[in-house]
Amino acid sequence: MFDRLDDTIIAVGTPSGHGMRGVVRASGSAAREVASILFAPHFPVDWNQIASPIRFHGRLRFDADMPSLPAELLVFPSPRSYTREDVVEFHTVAAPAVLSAMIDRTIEQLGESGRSCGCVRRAEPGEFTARAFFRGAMDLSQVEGVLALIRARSDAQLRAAQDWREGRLAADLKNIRQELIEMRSCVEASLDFADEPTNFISPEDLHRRIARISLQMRELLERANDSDYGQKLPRVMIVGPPNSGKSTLMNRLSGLNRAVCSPVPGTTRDLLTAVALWSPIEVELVDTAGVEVWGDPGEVSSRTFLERELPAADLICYVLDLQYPPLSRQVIPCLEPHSGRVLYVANKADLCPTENISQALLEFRKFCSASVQAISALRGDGIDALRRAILTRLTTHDQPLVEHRVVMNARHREALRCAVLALDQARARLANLDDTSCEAELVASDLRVALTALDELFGEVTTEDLLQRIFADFCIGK
Ligand SMILES: Nc1nc2c(ncn2[C@@H]2O[C@H](COP(=O)(O)OP(=O)(O)OP(=O)(O)O)[C@@H](O)[C@H]2O)c(=O)[nH]1
Ligand SMILES: [Mg+2]
Repeated sequence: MFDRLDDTIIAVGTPSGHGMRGVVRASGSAAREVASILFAPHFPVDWNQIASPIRFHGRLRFDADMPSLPAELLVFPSPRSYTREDVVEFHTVAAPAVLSAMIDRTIEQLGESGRSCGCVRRAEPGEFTARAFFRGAMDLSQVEGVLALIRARSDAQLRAAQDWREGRLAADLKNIRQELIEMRSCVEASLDFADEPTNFISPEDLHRRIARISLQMRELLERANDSDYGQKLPRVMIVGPPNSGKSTLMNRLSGLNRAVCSPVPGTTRDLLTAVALWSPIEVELVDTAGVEVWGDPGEVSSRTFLERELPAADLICYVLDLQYPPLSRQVIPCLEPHSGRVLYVANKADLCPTENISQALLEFRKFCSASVQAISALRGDGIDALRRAILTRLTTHDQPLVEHRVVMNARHREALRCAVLALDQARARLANLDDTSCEAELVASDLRVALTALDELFGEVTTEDLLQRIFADFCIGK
């Protein structure tokens, strides 16, 4: 895809399946031709005269065997588009058959067999964003921001990806890069004019400036969140005695009928997961096998297993059974080291008179010094409040990402580390020197290494392999 930039590319820009709105997008020099083939506006339009972004209402042009559906067409003339090329976007009903027929019809008329160069072909994954990169609309770290945006699964990830896409990392490093360029020029000048009495920059001055920017880079590295942060969904483990209603609760919270529930204790034998699509974050719920609270020797293995799994939980939802008071006797000792991450619920409230519930909750608070919420997983009582409580506990953990607002992936870190190492080397050379020109050649080379590392970060210097790796993770249509 990197060597066929003259082609016009076309793809469906919305997820596959039926829905309210489907988008087909084309980018390249033949985009206006694509518009004229697929779209009949309500009023005549001279496609070549469009000079600024504009929206048209009309109908899709199809052969007699396809219905003529209403559609909107958005035209973004070069360079005022995502890719900086001419871009056209058709918005119509999200019927997969219609969207793919639009693409087939275009390729039939403007595809490779029809013309020798500048043909229209299907876009490869990430190719629209690749065009934006090659046409200078974004740097490589912003490209990765687009990818992070597509993959974001929580508000915090979305905000971080947005900062990234808008080039926040680039902004933080822009001044550093500029200063490196200036310093390199001074050092190279002292090299070129070594015989002159002029001292372009003193070793102390250079040492001080390098130390300052190296410190700034280190701080940035420390401040940055990993881009993998939050890719893993927060994990809520549902734990408790056998038959207390853990599987029923997991089904209720996820809205899925994933776990088998039955009155026979010991129904769940393994870990079972389901993703709850909540807002502002998605959560991974994990149903577990019941642990025998009164120490049945046969259940030792399930406790050992649980002890091993509990540290991986972001939150433990411990389900007590209101039918068997006192509730405090249902708590297992291996919860103790995780007490800060436990949320207690007392289930089967529908089976107990209100005064018994109050009594049981009071007793629990007294003996366990922890609060507990009464719920009925079967009937749904108290479930909204429980969902809110879970989200509150989890989103408090999510906070640091919002505060730091700098996100890096492994490639960014590697580039920055490489730059910092090169600067440290330069500083070591400069220590105890009277004249910059003595070591100028080597210092200039260190500064060049640091600069190349930063340029690689933004894609000023790239290899085909690196680009293939980044764009391979994209979906088609983006
Ligand atoms: N009345 C009532 N019954 C419930 C409630 N929650 C669960 N049950 C019932 O209790 C029984 C056990 O429920 P499960 O969800 O299978 O319990 P579990 O904790 O997953 O059980 P194990 O997997 O065996 O440890 C089933 O018959 C459920 O219908 C509830 O809130 N009220
Ligand atoms: Mg179960």
